[in-house]
Amino acid sequence: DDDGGTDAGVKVETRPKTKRPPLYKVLILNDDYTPMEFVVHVLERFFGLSHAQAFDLMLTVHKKGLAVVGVFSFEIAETKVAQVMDFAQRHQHPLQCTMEKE
Ligand code: NFA
Repeated sequence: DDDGGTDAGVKVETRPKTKRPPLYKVLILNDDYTPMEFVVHVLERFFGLSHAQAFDLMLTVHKKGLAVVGVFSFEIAETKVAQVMDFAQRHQHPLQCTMEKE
């Protein structure tokens, strides 16, 4: 950079490096035993979906095997996964919830 000679040729111009935190997809996996209504309830309760949105997304998981149910920061994703896994276990359903980096 030519700033008149004060920087000794070192790169000075910088694009403002506002590095966003990585995002994580939270996924729900299909299984043969968890009742459909339970999955709908989970999606409403922990992911803030309307009943209709939750029902549609549950059906997507049921048909495709899995679906992304939300995208969050690491800490929020981790909390959602823990809440769903705990809720499923307490109700003795094998429902699986996991996360992966986007
Ligand atoms: N496949 C489950 C059933 O037929 C429903 C289900 C949907 C389970 C989505 C897990 C996730 N009862």
